[in-house]
Amino acid sequence: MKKKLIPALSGLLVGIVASTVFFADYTNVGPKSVADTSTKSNAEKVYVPFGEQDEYYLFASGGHSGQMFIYGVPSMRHIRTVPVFSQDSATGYGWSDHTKELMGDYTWGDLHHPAFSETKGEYDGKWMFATDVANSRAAVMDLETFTVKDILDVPNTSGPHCAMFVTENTEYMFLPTRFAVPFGSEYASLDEYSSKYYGVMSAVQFNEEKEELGVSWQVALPPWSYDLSDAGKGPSHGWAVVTTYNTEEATTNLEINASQADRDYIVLFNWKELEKMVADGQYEEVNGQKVIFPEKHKGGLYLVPVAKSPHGVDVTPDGKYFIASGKLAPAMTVFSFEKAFAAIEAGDFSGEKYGMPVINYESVMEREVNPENALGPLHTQFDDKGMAYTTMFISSEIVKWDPTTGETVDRVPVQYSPGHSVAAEGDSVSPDGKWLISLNKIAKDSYLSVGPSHPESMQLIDLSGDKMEVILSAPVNPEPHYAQIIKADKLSPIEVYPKDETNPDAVYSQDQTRIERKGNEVHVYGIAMRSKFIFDAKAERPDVIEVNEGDKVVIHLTNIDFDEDITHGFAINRHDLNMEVQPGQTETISFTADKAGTFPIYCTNFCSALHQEMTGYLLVKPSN
Ligand code: CUK
Ligand code: CUA
Repeated sequence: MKKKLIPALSGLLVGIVASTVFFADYTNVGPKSVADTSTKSNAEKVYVPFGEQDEYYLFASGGHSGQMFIYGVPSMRHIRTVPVFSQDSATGYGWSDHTKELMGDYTWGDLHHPAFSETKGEYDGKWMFATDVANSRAAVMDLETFTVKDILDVPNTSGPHCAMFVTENTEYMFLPTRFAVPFGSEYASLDEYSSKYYGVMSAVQFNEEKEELGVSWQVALPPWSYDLSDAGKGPSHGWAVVTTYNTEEATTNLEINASQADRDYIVLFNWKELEKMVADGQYEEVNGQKVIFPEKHKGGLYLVPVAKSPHGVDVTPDGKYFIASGKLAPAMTVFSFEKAFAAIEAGDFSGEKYGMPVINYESVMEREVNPENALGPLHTQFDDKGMAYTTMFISSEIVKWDPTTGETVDRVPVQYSPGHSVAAEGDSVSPDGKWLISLNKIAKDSYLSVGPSHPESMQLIDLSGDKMEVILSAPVNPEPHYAQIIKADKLSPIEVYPKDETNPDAVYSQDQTRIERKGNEVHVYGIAMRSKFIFDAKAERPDVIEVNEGDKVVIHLTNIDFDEDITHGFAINRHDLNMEVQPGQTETISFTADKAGTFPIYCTNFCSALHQEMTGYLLVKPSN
């Protein structure tokens, strides 16, 4: 009796508390309307016959899987998983020397917002950026090979959730922090929260030539939580916005304590001015970083009051407005950049916080939009006709509305609880319309059950008619917190890695293969080809590596099959070692042969009819 009562009671209690708080109440999910994909027209819309390809790529963040998921749109076929912050044995990511170095001391990450590089506010199809909330990193992937080129450990920051959102010409990515911490994550009592903790924002730049990310400068913002951001464009070029919550500076039980004040803020900043301040020496150096302290170095930063605990903020494609959504307030608030600039010019402020002027709400607010019974607005996307699409987490729907009038144009239920949505090129200066994908947090009964936990769900919505129409659902691994959809013809991935004769690790012919010993280091320069490994063509057994116990072994392997999709894998039995060499690619893997014995080597990737024969041996001679 007791056993049954307690869960029932605590469940009730949780329910009561939860229904008042964001992200907890799934009982209020909207009506379920099963999309009618059986009609020929809808099925035809998403059907991509064999031999034809999807019109768009979808890049969906993989959240705490640390990966990026690549889908085709409109078919919603999952094409590839690209590892970014987490190890991935399918590709050897995190085992080969250079991918291990990229990952640093971590084996996983929490990948939030993916963002394409932009030129004049258009996706240029060159680079994809993303951040890791868990271990405070930023990454860049190139779109010719769909591989990660650089990962930056961002100092002084703890959880760059706001990012990535790039400026119009990829001048900057701003990485504010979700968790306030003391500089360098040093120890400081939580009693000193307001004086010793900061919400440091980093201005990160990408050096295209060196393929490197780097921090240019930082701003020591107050110890609040920074949530989402977006960059200005057109008339608001040079500016950016960041939502913030917990301006109460609560240090415990944030669920209650960070929801007290009626208003939080959007930080509105002029990055061109901040950049100039740094150039003029208006900063202090902390842990090797140039840091602006708003109380000492005035300028460039303003606060816009916003309904309590905001989440998303999105700049309209014309760059005139920024739209904030409040997870605890049922409204979307449209703010005008023009009005904000005028207020700043006129010094129309209601006060100051931490050295940043607070702009009068009435002076900058354009309209509050509150569609009837729509609850939990989170994020907004745009189409080619200037319409806005906002996800409603609690009422489980997408609301289409006109930001210039506030009028609700259409609503469609989704299954269930959407976080972000993504429209075709929907945050660029020229969205395509056509498609919107709702990134739903809860799948519940959408798919065949796989136990108590289900995948996340992406629902494809056709925007071409007057009414939005949900026409396809696709399961996706946890957890897309935002995605990007790009026209496929903007990308031109390579088919094979080109020969690089300058790479000292690469060998392209059998007679160059060799095993070199330097003291107790053994370097193997080998090739992988259909269907054999050749580590030393001159040896009696070219596919065998023989070393002494305790040797350091470095294996460089080049795939000399310059043939699309002929990938080889490399694994050593009982060694937890694994890598992949794509066509034309050279990769290196290192280890210490600390176990004497006989260990088969094999190719993990089914590459030819004789793939099973693509094997060899690692022989480790005992030291005594
Ligand atoms: S967050 Cu996940 S629903 Cu990381 Cu953009 Cu709003
Ligand atoms: Cu090479 Cu299988």
